[in-house]
Amino acid sequence: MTSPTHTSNNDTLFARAQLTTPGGVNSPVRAFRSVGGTPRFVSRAEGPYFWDADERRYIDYIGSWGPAIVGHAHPEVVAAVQEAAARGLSFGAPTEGEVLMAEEICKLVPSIEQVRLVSSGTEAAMSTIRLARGATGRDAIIKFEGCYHGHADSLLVKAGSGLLTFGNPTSAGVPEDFAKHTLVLDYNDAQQLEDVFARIGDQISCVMVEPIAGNMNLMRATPEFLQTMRRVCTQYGAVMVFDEVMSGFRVALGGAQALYGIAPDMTVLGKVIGGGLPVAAFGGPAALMRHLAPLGGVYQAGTLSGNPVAVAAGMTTLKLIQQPGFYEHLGAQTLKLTQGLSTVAREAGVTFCADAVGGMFGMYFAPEVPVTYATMMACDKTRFNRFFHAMLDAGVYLAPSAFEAGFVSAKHDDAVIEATLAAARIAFAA
Ligand code: HOZ
Repeated sequence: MTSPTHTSNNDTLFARAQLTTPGGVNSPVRAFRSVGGTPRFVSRAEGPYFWDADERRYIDYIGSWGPAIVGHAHPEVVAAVQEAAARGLSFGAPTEGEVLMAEEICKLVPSIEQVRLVSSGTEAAMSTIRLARGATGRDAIIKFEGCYHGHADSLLVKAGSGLLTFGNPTSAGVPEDFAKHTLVLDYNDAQQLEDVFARIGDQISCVMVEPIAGNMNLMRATPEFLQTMRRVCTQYGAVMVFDEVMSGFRVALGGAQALYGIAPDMTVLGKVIGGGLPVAAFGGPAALMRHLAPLGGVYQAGTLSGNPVAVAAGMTTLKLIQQPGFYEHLGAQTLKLTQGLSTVAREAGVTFCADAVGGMFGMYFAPEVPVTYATMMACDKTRFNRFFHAMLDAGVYLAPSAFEAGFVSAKHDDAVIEATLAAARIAFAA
């Protein structure tokens, strides 16, 4: 399906991009392949909006896939970046900003005693796996079908996100020798997890999970599933890893672990902590983190790790989200959106439901909110694509894939939500 919207500058840019960049994009989901049509090339963004290459304004519900929690181009974040940039872009030597950021993360996420800053969620998840393997001396890892932890080899097995969008859950180019150490289990199946641990628990280095999955659309883990995971990991000496790249500082100030009241051993962070610039992190107990070089034998490094400009954007964002009432407002606006969408769909006679946690939401063309990978896959993707394009035509930008979560910022005020629902009245009827 293609959008009828006139998009001359977007079309021109996309045609040019495809000559020099594979698929015309630097990250696959951006290419609109699963929804069809021409990607919007963003020229600028402010608050809840971005403008495309045709100067058309959209209400943005991806917010850079999560980081833009305080709204695009927040004046304080921009000022902090400008100030930091004026002092120098990158030193490859430690800075005070990194100390402050580590202290802040450890304060906000109590399960983290020590943290290492890196530049992307992929790097953070990959390094966490290496650390878990190095610390336990075991090779096997457990992940869950539909959970995406970035594009490191061991983790690209039955992963969600872009791989799901393109219908090929495991990437080509991942050697069988690597993939064989990755056991893929069913999300939210506590019994299966328990059974596997009973059989080979002493070979498992770590279990990595998105406690609130955002890469097979939004899916909440059941408390029982995470409690079982905590119990078997402790019993068998495996490292329990929460990938909170999406949910961290997004579903609550303390992340999903605060909502569930479950402390993982290791946490992987990204997105919000960079405020739109490349900062990610992984952290946990000092006893585990001491295995990292220069203290221990697990090597991990990066020229741009803890980059001063990126850290300035992240620290300012972390300050803004701690303002009184921030999460109450964010959660209320997200709920207004999802409840409003459900009402509009019901009035239009469309089978649809939605879920929201903090500033993150999922939309499902299904009778009930899915709690398993199989039920998520059964959602009506064709209907989503039609809705996506009708919303786009009406000036609302949703994730261009039925398998991605949506994100609301603190700048999505009542007028923005109302405008979205007005667009949805047209889109559900399309
Ligand atoms: N699949 C990524 C989000 N889950 C997309 C990132 C991007 O394209 O920027």
